[in-house]
Amino acid sequence: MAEEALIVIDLQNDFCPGGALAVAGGDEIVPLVNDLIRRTEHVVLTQDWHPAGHSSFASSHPGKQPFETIEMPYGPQTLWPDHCIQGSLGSDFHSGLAWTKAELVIRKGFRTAIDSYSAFFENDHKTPTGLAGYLKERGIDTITLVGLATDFCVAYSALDAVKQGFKATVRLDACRGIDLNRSLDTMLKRMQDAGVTLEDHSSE
Ligand code: VGL
Ligand code: ZN
Repeated sequence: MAEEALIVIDLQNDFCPGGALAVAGGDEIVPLVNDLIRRTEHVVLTQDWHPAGHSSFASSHPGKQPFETIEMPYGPQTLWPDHCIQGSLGSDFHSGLAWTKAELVIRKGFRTAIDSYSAFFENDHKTPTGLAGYLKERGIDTITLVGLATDFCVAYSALDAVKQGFKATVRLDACRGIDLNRSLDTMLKRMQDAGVTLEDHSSE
């Protein structure tokens, strides 16, 4: 039997207003995400989870500023303010998130030398998180993605999901984006071209 899962991406304090890498309106999606959690049988959360001194932090690269890009052995990497440090308040889920129903929490970005936007693969696009195997073993072939940020962790997760053979829908009304150098348009187009279903129910 084909099963469905809701994947809630990185709905953590550091991505909400007041956090270290705040996404505009990041906290606004919490009530809608909670509705979707209530209505979905299987719920998986991801949690951005970096050690102090992580290589995606601008502070780890002398002379570099947040939002600059550097070349890493696995390709270009955007540099970020320090965020989602393992065990910090910023790494906690938003306090309003109804997270208790989650059957799995996937932590990502815990290797110092490599960042991980996608819930499925780290930024080398080779190192798996184990999520594809977990979902497949449980007979889940259809996923809905929500959370933060639309144009980074949500988008890369959705792209990898279709590559791994899942039917993937992104609920744009339950996401908010960073939009760095027009990344929102770029990633919406990439998702559309890859066969990700983009839905926006905000006028309903
Ligand atoms: C994210 C930048 C760095 C995200 C995580 O959740 O979209 N973005 N780490
Ligand atoms: Zn991160």
